[in-house]
Amino acid sequence: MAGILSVILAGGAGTRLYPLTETRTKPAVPFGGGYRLIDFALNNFVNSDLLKIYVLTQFKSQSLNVHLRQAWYLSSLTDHFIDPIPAQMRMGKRWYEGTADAIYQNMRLIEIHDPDQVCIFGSDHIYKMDIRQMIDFHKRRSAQLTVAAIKVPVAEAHLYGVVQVDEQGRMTGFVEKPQNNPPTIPGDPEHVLASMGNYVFDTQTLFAALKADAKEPGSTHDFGLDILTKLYQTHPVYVYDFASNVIPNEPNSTAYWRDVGTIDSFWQSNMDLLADDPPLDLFNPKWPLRSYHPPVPPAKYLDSTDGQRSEVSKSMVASGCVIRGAKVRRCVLGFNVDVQPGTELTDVVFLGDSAIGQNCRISRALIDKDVEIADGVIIGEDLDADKERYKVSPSGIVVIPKGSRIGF
Ligand code: ADQ
Ligand code: ADP
Repeated sequence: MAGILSVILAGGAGTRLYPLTETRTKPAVPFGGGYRLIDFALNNFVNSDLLKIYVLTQFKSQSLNVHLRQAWYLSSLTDHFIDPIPAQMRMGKRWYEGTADAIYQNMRLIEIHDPDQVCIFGSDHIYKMDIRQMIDFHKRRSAQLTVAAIKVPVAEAHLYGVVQVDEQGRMTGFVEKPQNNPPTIPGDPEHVLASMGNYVFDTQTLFAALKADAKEPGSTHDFGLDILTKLYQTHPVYVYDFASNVIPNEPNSTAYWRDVGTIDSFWQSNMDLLADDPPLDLFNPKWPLRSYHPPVPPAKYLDSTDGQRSEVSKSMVASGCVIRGAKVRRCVLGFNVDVQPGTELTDVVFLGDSAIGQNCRISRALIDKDVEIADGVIIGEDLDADKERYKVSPSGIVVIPKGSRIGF
């Protein structure tokens, strides 16, 4: 699409996802066996034919940079690009203070392209969206800012910016992360309309709002808290209903949008992919989900030397995995996981590059990369014992941090 520049905010520290974010920024966290979180936002842009993209990084961005180079490098034969932008590029020695400050510090970079609209999207969510449809809506309404929104249960309102709209879709109210009494959808007291943190701005409106915010004493320079709460009162700000978005071949594509902000939601979203008819279709040839595939062979299921068969059911197993005479039920295995004979894995998410010894029993666990587990280790059966050694999430998922060696 001509006249559009896209900026993906990819600097999130992801503190609630700790320890997965101990060594990497949240958008770089591996997901679904063969992806990283940022791939979903990037695929939305690329599949929408929006190919001028800056990715703003900040914290712990090394593996994100490597991934962008390996998976998302665009040739210089066209004027298309997906470029990571390091922090502190433009305005002196200051880290980004908030999401609005991240864009403010890179205004000059945006100006060079002279875009009519700037798409500013997060990179922490699992969903599919044809962004062209949101931009068309923005133009049809002559909006100066359009915010994508989705219905969520009222109990989750405190996690999001909550919007109110009139019948034309114009924003009439906005509260960032309301701690109590969130404004519910008229006639539906069980739900609120949540901002997805995805914005289409007219460039001049964006620049004017950022410059005003930069001078505002006490501002936290956050889009939700400091820009949206004011802008809708003076400008035509519209709300794009995500439920109206249509992905080719997928009548139910808008049913799924997940903020995988916590260990529990991250583990559950991985598990969601294992359903016979998953809410997020990974197979749609009209909406390919690209990522990096390392140079490793297809997964292999072998028998043990004493004849035990491998049994793998309801699972996703990435390339480079070798399962020898082990039982794997309802698991997601990232690249290069080696599982030895007699081991039983149930409801486990592996991020990859790990080795599990013989006769282990592991259930309801999340195992980060580069983990080695010795023979006979049991995890997930006695949570009190597990809590003494590992982090256990509120719903009882045991988390094994990157690089752990267990039972040696
Ligand atoms: P939050 O969930 O608080 O609310 P936020 O921490 O602002 O989200 O992160 C938004 C995006 O910006 C993420 O992709 C994150 O990785 C990135 N980011 C965060 N800090 C950054 C920085 N300093 N530099 C670069 N990138 C950064 C927001 C909105 C809510 C909305 C939710 C939807 O404020 O109104 O409801 O997203 O999840
Ligand atoms: P991830 O766990 O995010 O998948 P990788 O282990 O694949 O990260 O590492 C990707 C890149 O990041 C490699 O170039 C690696 O050398 C680098 N890297 C990994 N951990 C660190 C770290 N703690 N500090 C600096 N660079 C790191």
